Amino acid sequence: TTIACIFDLDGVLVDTAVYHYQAWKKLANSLGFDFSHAQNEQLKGVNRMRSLDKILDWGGIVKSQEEKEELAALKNTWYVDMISRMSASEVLPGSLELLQDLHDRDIKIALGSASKNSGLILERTNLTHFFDAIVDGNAVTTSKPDPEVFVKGAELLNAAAEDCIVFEDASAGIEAAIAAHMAVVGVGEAANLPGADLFIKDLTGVTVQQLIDLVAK
Ligand code: B16
Ligand code: MG
Repeated sequence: TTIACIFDLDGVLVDTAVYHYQAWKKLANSLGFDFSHAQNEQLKGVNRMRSLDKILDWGGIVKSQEEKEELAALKNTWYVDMISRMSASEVLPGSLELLQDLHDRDIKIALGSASKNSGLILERTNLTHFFDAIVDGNAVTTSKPDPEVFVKGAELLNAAAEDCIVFEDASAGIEAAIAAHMAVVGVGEAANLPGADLFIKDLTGVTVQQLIDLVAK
């Protein structure tokens, strides 16, 4: 069996979710409200403008399109400031080992991220060279749960959807992978990842045979 792997970035390969949270929280607080951890969960995998819409909604705040662009840009300034200082030590457990194993076996690897900052993050954490294709927030027109990001990744890898395995930490991403007719590994708390074919805490110990078994199902 030939398989191809498509990795989400934030929350799967690197722990940037905490930086997104800090920057969004700072923005909400500056507008006079706060949001919970459970609400923050709903922002994972969702693109920048859709995240802002949700947050403003929670605060009961209405802003014009122009004001929203300014707020999103402000949050991104704070976020970019934080990720600019990232290093390879912030790669999540098991990520390097799995990427290296897949690479050594000539299994194709794509990035499927909603982030427009993926280039900077991959560079800061020394992961860029593993990827045969990169599809991120700059390359898509729709946000997860739309399958576009994963469909494009498969296309660039020349892989059939049924041979692809998506790694995701967000429910919007799991939904997107299912809509793309791909197998999906849920990374993190199982309760946050309804519909995944396999649940893992992190990428530690994932074997290629496990992945082959997933697509053979
Ligand atoms: P940016 P992923 C997503 O990345 C994050 O999970 C989500 O919280 C964020 O809003 C989105 O990227 C956009 O990020 O503001 O950097 O363009 O999990 O799909 O890799
Ligand atoms: Mg993610």
